[in-house]
Amino acid sequence: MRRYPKLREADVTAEKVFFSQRRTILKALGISAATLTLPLSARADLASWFKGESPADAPAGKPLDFSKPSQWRPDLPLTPFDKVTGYNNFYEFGLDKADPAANAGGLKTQGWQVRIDGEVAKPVTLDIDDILKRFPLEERIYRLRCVEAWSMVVPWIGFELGKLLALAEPNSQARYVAFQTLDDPAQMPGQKDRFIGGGLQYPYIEGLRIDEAMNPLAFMTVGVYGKTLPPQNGAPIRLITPWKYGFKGIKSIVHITLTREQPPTTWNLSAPDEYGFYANVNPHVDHPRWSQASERVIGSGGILDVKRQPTLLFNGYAEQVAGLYRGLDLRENY
Ligand SMILES: Nc1nc2c(c(=O)[nH]1)N[C@H]1C(S)=C(S)[C@@H](COP(=O)(O)O)O[C@H]1N2
Ligand SMILES: [Mo]
Repeated sequence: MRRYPKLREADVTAEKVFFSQRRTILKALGISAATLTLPLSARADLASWFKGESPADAPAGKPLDFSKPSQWRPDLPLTPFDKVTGYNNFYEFGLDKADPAANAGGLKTQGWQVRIDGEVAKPVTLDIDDILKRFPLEERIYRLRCVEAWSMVVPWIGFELGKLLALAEPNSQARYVAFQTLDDPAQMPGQKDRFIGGGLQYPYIEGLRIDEAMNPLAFMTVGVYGKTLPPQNGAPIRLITPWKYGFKGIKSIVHITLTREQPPTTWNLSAPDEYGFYANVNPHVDHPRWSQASERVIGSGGILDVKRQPTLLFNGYAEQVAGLYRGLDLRENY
């Protein structure tokens, strides 16, 4: 396949260019960065999807009520809001880091439902409004480490995944939890065009072992920076597993199934040698194409603000999760 010129993640100037020029200019023009790097056929498709108009702006987030347990307030500088909500991976809306913010604004989240079924005593379908009322929300400041070797520190708002699963009463056969993103090519252009969506198999799917899912760190996330999630961050509800690479944190979830067998996962299906089922952050196990020993910290911007720091085992959460993997070869089970 022909390669189209595109800034690489590994290029340290990417962020500088991206934030100082690209996003501002493209946003002013009402076009997505992707339209400049895509082949003509895909540009035409994206244009027809937008019907010649610029995509809808994201609705303003609604303020949420939440507690701030001191346990989840590490002394770390937060990644600024504009980076958390402007530098995203959400391939359903394009491959460029600016695409989700530019293209996901119209995602319809009213009347959103999440179905929980499979190996459970009580299959249940919950409305997002019900979820927001049923579970007391808390703010947790978590590190986020993308497999692409960049990192952020994000104040998420949500509740423990284990509490959601408990509602459905998993039975003794439930050994894994499988998650699925919304399947709606009419709303998600990347799902019907491989040039926009990177040729992944859609809908996006992810999975955890049941003991990983029940770990208190596993967080069903409904907000960020005090308000409901913007579409580009996976509105209205997504998973955050901070000890794993970011791609485990599946966005815009509609379906959760408890299973007996290990479920397939999107990135593992796409490139099994590069992305495993576990995807635990590990500085000693490199990606086949780059080192994982250190990471680029997404900071407050600026040309000289290119900070690298060592990557931590389990992204700094070893104390909470290392016990889950006792006796497991982390090099084989990447
Ligand atoms: N459905 C879906 N979920 C997804 C992705 C995606 O492309 N589609 N990207 C993943 C990746 S690679 C990362 S790093 C995180 C990024 O989350 P953020 O944009 O909120 O920082 O979302 C993850 N969840
Ligand atoms: Mo990622």
